[in-house]
Amino acid sequence: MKSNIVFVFVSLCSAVMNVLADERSFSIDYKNNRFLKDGKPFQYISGSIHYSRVPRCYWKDRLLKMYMTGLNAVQVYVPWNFHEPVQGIYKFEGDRDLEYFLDLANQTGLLVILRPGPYICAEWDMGGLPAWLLQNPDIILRSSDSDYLHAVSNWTAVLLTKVRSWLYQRGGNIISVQVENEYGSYFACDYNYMRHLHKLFRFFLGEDVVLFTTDGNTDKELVCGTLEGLYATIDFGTDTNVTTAFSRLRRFEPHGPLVNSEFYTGWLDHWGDRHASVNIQNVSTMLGHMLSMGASVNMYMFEGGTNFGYWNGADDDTRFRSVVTSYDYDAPLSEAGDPTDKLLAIREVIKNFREIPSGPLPPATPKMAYGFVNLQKIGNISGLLDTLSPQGPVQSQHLLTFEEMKQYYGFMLYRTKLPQDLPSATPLISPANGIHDRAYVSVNGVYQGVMERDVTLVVNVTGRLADQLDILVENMGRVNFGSKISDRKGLLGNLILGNDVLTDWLIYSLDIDEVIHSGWPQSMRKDIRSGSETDGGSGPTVYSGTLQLPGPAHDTFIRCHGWTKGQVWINGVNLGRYWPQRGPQQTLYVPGPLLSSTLPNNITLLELEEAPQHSRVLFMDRPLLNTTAAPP
Ligand code: NDJ
Repeated sequence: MKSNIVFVFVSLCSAVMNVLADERSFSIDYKNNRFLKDGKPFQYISGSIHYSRVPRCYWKDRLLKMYMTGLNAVQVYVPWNFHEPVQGIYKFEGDRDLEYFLDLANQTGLLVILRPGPYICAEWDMGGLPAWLLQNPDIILRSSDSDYLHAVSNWTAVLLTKVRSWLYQRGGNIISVQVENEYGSYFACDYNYMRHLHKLFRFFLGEDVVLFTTDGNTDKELVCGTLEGLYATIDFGTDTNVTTAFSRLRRFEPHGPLVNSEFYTGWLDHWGDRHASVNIQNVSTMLGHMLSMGASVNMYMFEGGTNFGYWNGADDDTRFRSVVTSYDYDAPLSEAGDPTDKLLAIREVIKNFREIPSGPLPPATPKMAYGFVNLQKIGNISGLLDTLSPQGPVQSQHLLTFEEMKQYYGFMLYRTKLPQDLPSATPLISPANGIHDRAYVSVNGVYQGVMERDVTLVVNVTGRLADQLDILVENMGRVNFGSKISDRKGLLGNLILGNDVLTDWLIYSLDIDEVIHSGWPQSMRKDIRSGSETDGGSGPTVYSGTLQLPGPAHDTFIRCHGWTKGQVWINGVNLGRYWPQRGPQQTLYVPGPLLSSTLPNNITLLELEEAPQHSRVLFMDRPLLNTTAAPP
């Protein structure tokens, strides 16, 4: 009798499991050119959002707005360097809590198309690859180079083990997973690398998950980027003919659903560019066209967000061009998460293809103009090294890169002595174009000028024998696209002063983020004031002030009008770079939850070149992203 009961129970359980498994499936119906979800035809209307560019407290808000627009999925990159900042040390907490993000998307009713790279491009530092890979001087990234593959395999094991239980088949919301990213546009065209990734992904995720590739709309890209066993998709924007693009895709993937994995709703800005925008009508018309063909579409971006801290990438086609702090992208949800006219137009299109959830679209979050805040000078960087570089300098005959110093982001200071008297202006030259990326030069604390990669490789210097030469070098973000992604930072190659090759360096790693995060300089105000004012208003200098809110904390935008170029922190959080002289971005997004409504809010600026007479910043209630100042 007992064994009968057990038998019935076991049979029941396996029947339930079978039903569950049958219910939860996601696959490609090659015969009918469509996806099947739980055995039924399925078309996705998705939008890209990068959790690494939105503060965690706003994830839910942005996802809800995407859901209420009528999307049924979100497409998400996982930036490797965001999670493994130092080799073997993994971070998945707070703003890096990928599983919490997946869970919120799930609760909101959104499926997920996951893009774990390992390379992601995305205008993100080094396309998401960790800069510590560059400690190997010969590494060939995105290839079957053994050191690279070893690091990739370790990371993939950690990441895919975590996400496996989020696969749709296993009860989660991930319907498909992309392998690499636009691999066809990379010079290496190394099929062994793609085969290695394919095996790894299958090993950790199983045979039944849809794995896919995404490539640009040319034959070369599709030849090098696609691989047997990985479903091929393409990406293109409103400047492309839909029929031509999808016909090309058909030559590489003759059957199955048509997919545009990155339909560009907007575009990115570099410093000095005109602000990019993409016409709303063109976006809606083309979206409607693709959806009516039965294609699945992901809009890149739907919510762009912000390159906080030092996370922006760069391009280096004809010359090095760094991406601005804002990743607003002219996307349907603005950088601050507000619905735009583009969103409303897109929602009208989606209504023709699926039912939009009932209920109102959440409105824009309130924005506040908190007005002017005066800042005081704390001191120039050369005089603050005891605080900013607590571990002290490394002594080296020759120059070392950021990667050799194991400092991957931000600023480093190179110090040596003038080898002779220089009574008249003498050229300091980087003959190998080795300024990666900007170098701010001072002699005995007196600012001499700036050198800039690809642009200004000479600066004139005066001084006396044995005067202290300080060169603060700024990493402006690593190249994220093309063949030059092994973008080492710092001073590369020798510097020549007059006829002398400079040697005997003291190299200071600056831990400025950690120091500011611990409350400096506000916490030490008195000590600093007494001994800091070493020179005039130019050269790399720290300024600080406080903002007391009159009421509740809301989103706001800080404008550093009249300042030249630098970095801003509020309450220890690095908001990113400002560079109003280059533009087009003039304001930085300050998320309300960073601010305290009761305590004074600490504002710290590192101005790298020239501060204005007025020494103040302005908090405004709207962004200004499209003003490129006339060249100086
Ligand atoms: O897949 C890429 C995506 O991550 C495709 N893009 C996107 C542009 O936003 C983004 O990087 C390309 N980037 S092709 C190269 C831009 C060159 C200026």
